[in-house]
Amino acid sequence: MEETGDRLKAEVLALGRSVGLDAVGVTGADPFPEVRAELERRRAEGLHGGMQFTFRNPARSTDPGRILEGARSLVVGALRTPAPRLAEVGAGRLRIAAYARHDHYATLRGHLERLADRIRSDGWTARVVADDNALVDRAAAVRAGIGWYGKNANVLLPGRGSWFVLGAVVTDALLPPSEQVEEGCGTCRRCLDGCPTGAIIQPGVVDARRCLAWLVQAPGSIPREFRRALGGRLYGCDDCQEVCPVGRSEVIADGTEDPAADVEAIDVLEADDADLLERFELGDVAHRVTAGFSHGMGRRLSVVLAALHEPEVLLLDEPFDGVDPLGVEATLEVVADARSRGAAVLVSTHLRELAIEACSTVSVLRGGAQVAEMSALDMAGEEGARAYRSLLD
Ligand code: B12
Ligand code: SF4
Ligand code: SF4
Repeated sequence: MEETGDRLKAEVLALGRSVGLDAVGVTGADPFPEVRAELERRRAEGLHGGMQFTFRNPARSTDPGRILEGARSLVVGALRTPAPRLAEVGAGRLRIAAYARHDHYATLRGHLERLADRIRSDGWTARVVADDNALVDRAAAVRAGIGWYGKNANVLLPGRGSWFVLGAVVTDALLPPSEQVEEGCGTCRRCLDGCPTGAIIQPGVVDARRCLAWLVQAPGSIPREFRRALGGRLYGCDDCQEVCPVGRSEVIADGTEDPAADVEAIDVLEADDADLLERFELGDVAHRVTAGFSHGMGRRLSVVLAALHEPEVLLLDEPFDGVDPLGVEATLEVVADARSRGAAVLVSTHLRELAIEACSTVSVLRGGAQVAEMSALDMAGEEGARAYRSLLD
């Protein structure tokens, strides 16, 4: 039996590499009690920032036996997500993190299914899980000798770094475990210092409430204190991997262009919401970047983009149209921010109350010509409304 396990393991590992996996390893299917305790601790301390994923049911996510009855082994695979060191995202463009530029998970699952088929052909049962909340993928990868836990919480493959997605085949076949690899961060702490929001609060511990990779997915608006750090990110954040020295020899030269890495903001702006989500396969994610609403997303995004580049003159054409109350509030914040930086803000709108709130001076146009200019406060209240109407009559 042991011999059969050795042979099957050797075949599965060789098959994994031949189908295109970058690393494959094996571990037992026993639970991960220390990870369960860590998930529960982080949830109790609020570090999960409301995330569900593996935090929803830690007992289940840390016990492979709940995925497959009688599970005895995990075959873990890693697939590289190419990540050239890119030039800064340019004006008018938005960036997508390396792992989300293509559907790497579909490719990974396809490769793992080939391994599962091989195991099944010997009469065993096998199930593939990758980025599924049923299993803590990083913990499985570390125990299967794929890599070590970096201080940025990612699993790093020796000499190759962390630009990999992870998944596993859970099986009732008994396969001998692979050897674990040694921790390799040493005294380095570049990721801790390089995180733009200070989200890595201790080596290996990410506070999701500060992590941009979570904030772009989280419901509601992006907290004001992190909006500047968000920069031109549309989805995901790669900074704590970008600064990591391990495996950097694998990347293409500095300042490379990658057409899949950025989207033209104008394409985003011109699309309607449904079109946008379909074209960029962003599911329900993109609208959250634009402060938590889908209605009027393009309009809202144009405000965010305009503000991002901190212009001296910010011109907003009807920024409140088709935007819900949350969007109005966020737009007013952007305007207030720009004004406090000393920028001149010009808002064209027919919504009198909002014009008063956003600006200090109101100019009333009629038939394309200016008919009055006055302090915004003079336009307020009943009297202001009357004055406004009389100018238009
Ligand atoms: C929730 C989640 C997130 C959350 C929270 C991440 C986090 N660090 O907790 C958010 C949305 C922020 C996120 C972001 C990202 N994620 Co994510 N995410 C997950 C998910 C669904 C669950 C992870 C989980 O259970 N975390 C809970 C904590 C308790 O586990 P942990 O992070 O592994 O923490 C361990 C370490 O802290 C370690 N530890 C404890 N003490 C110490 C002390 C030291 C010194 C050290 C070194 C370690 C250490 O023990 C902990 C428990 O095992 C998995 C998919 C899955 N089903 O597993 C993907 C997954 C972890 N994510 C992945 C990726 C690619 C990312 C991003 C790189 C994407 C991006 N570019 O935006 C970022 C990286 C951010 C980061 N620095 O972690 C990959 C990881 C690839 C890899 N090579 O590690 C996974 C495995 C998805 C996949 N199947 O490929 N993610
Ligand atoms: S993904 Fe970005 S925000 Fe999150 S820990 Fe890494 S560098 Fe910090
Ligand atoms: S940047 Fe340094 S400390 Fe952080 S994961 Fe990479 S090697 Fe480890």
